[in-house]
Amino acid sequence: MKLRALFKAFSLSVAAIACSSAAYAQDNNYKPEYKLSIVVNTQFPWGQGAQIWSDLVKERTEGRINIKIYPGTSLVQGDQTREFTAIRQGLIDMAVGSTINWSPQVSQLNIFSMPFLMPDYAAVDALVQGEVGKQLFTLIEKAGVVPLAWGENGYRQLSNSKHPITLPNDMKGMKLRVVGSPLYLDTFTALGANPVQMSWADAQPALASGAVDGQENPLSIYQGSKLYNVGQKYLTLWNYVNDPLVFVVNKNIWNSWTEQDREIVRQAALDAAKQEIAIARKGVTPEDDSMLKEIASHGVEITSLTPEQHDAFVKVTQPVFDKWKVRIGTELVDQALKDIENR
Ligand code: X2X
Repeated sequence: MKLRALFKAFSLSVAAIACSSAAYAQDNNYKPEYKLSIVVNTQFPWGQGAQIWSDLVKERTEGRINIKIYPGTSLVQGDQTREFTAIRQGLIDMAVGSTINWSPQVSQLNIFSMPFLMPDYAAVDALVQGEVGKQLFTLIEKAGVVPLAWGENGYRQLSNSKHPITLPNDMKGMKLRVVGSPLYLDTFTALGANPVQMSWADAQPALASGAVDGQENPLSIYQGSKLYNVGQKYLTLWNYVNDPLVFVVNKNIWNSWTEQDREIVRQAALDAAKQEIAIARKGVTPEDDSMLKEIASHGVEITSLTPEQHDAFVKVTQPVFDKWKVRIGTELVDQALKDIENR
């Protein structure tokens, strides 16, 4: 009897908490749905990260915060370099976005696009999880967007429809699609190529029609978009840059949530980002090269660089590195170099 009464009291109080949190959410003008922007869809590691985040938030807030994912940067008509501004303005509530796409607005995010800065995953981790990552979060926050966690798109590799690329000279006159800030134009111009800036939405038809000869993207995007089917038969693994992703929320939306819900959303972002990074790194390492094997099975010629070939690319892009070091901030770049050395 006593036990039953206790149980009843317990269930009543659980119901009361559930009701009061729903009522609280309503009082605080929670939206029925929050719009989350990503560039690719949920079949890609990037989109899976967004999906995991959304699911965790829904579950842990007991439905107080519902997120709807908008792939293809559709909230800005596919114009991914306008995504950050749209988040700041409240056109987009949340996003998992690439540092490349946001670098036109937060110029220090260009640091991850400095050619050959990060030689391995440990270097990437040392930057995002260290002092550099902290300073970049402060800058994003200052720009009016709340950053919560670092994810990863991945090391960007070079593909083309013409011939294998083993040295900068092989890129001469090649029309290559790039996105982001002018840093990409500088890098590919230094390499002798002819870079063309366009969104990912425009890039895929341009590759299919042969309007451009090649592109650079992580292998997960190359494979997930089946670029081997649009003539991209030559792939060079050069690990020249890696673009991290950032899990963010618009500032006004963030401030409209209760402190408890903010903590839930933050922790869910950290948990989802950790899982996303693991997914993004699957199949592309010497220990597990399953994705490379899958790509090769489509008749793709995959080129890995010898140390001498690698050095040739580094040498040609060194002036771009030096120019952008000043633009991004000498102190921040020196901090990055120090953290990479001590990784
Ligand atoms: O447009 C690209 O290349 C992509 C999908 O990788 C980014 O959004 C940075």
